[in-house]
Amino acid sequence: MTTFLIAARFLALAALVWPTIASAQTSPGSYRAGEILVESPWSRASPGGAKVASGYMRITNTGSTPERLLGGSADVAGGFEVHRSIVSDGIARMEPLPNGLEIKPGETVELRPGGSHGMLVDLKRPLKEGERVKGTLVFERAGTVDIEYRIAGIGAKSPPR
Ligand SMILES: [Cu+2]
Repeated sequence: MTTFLIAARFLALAALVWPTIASAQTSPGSYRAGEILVESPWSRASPGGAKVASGYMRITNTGSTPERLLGGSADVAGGFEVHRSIVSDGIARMEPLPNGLEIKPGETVELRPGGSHGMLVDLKRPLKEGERVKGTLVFERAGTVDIEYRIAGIGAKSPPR
């Protein structure tokens, strides 16, 4: 085999391996799709017959075009909504964001307790501390992203370590 052919085969192999290298650079618990980076999705153990659970995470738009979280899904839930938290008449409530959640170019949006969050609705079973739950997020531009939630204890204010 000529040197040229060997070089050509090496380049072809490098092209095959490159996407794997690129995704491996994302740290554990991080998910990348297009210009969107999703970090550390988590939720909380759900008490008794609770029918909903919140979905928390950090979402960064590394691109130059506005992006929007429109919805998603979770294996353990019948549906997924994008919510914001509001206080009206001194009472904390939450409501769906009709147009989804915007993430501006270069911005990191934190979905967190007391703020905007994902809502897993129609839970099919309780969530247990320490388990992992598969889900998806749907973005306007980046499309569907597979993620995995880590489940913290009941009432936790921050993700499990
Ligand atoms: Cu909610």
